[in-house]
Amino acid sequence: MDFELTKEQKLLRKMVRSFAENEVAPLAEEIDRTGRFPAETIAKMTELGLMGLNVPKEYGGQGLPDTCKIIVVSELAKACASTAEAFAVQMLVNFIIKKFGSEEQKREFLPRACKGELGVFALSEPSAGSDPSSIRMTAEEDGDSYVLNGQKTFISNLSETEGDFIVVVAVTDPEKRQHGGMTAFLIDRKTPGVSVGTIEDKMGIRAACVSELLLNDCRVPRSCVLGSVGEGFKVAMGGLDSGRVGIAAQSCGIAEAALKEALKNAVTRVQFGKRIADQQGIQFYLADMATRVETAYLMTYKAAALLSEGKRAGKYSSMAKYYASETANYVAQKAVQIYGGYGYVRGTAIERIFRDARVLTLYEGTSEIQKIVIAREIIREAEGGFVE
Ligand code: COS
Repeated sequence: MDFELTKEQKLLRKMVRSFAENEVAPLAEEIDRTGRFPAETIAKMTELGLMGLNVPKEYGGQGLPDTCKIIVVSELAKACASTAEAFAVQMLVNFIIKKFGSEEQKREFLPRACKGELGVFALSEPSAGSDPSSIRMTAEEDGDSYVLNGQKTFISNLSETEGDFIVVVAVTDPEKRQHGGMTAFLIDRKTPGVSVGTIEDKMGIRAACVSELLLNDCRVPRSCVLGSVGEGFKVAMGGLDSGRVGIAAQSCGIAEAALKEALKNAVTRVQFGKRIADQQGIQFYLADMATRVETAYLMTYKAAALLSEGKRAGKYSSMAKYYASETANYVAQKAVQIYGGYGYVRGTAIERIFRDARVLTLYEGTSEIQKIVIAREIIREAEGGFVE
């Protein structure tokens, strides 16, 4: 067992930390206020090779494992949660194409991802959020094509100007209903019939674009099927096993940023003749916050290490996502408490962090969904004998 990052991972962290502090953090307040997507930051991240971080070298990427994704997402999230979100979604889409894509799809889309084109993952619908088995978008077979119709909602990395290729899950066999009747597709944004509906005006991660995706008689060739026909649910769930570790990492970064803000205030603010950092009540808060941040990182790295080794990681991925996202909310809430009224004022970093943290227990599966995944897994293990 080794709790140290490797020399290469430390170098990656040093590079991304410096980038995040110098290029990402200075924009965070403005893009939160205006809701502007930081396209210029994505362009710089492309130059640094980050957008293809988890893409194999043969397709133009860095070929780095999930553990490295944790480093990048968490460092970005310390500076700006919205930028970290855009990057985490890119890693999710890259992962899905890498794992389930045909050779032809990998050759077309992975080099595009490395060049900074944005990937989009479209699963949720207005009446299918926690329960994706009830999606209604259809993909009807017609000769050598499929024709897709329907609406997806809360889709990240998508707006009028952003989003270049889309992983979308639709019903191909309504008779089978639910899991076995769903298929994933990988389609180009420019395909006729693809459009964007409402662009959401959100409480937090305001600079990350989140929109409705509308598909209207969108005809795509059979070669756009991602994975096998009827396996769409498994493609989505398999992708989320990795995606949830990304959100765990985003949560760790946000929690760490909140703790840093709280400490900054605690060591400078004087009340009752001494720094509030010297008041025991505040110290207890700070100790709890720091302990939870540390635990969240450990859980996230463990899940990422299992994924990197190609091991079954769903349970650990859900545990990390559940714990880290709840931790980010706990730490942000306590940080505002330590700040007092000053932390409630628009434009302060901690007020933004508090709003950004709120989505973490919702997207890529709510905390309740993570608990369902964890419980089912441990019960299955108990029934079949515990697995080491
Ligand atoms: N990887 C691969 N296959 C998986 C899987 C995973 N992580 N999870 C489930 N499956 C498979 C199951 O093995 C099962 O296969 P068989 O039919 O061959 O036995 C099939 O998928 C159905 O699984 P299950 O019965 O567990 O599905 P449920 O409908 O009960 O749903 C949960 C399971 C709740 C875990 C799932 O619906 C879920 O994750 N919901 C949240 C979705 C989400 O995160 N939405 C946010 C979208 S992104 S912002």
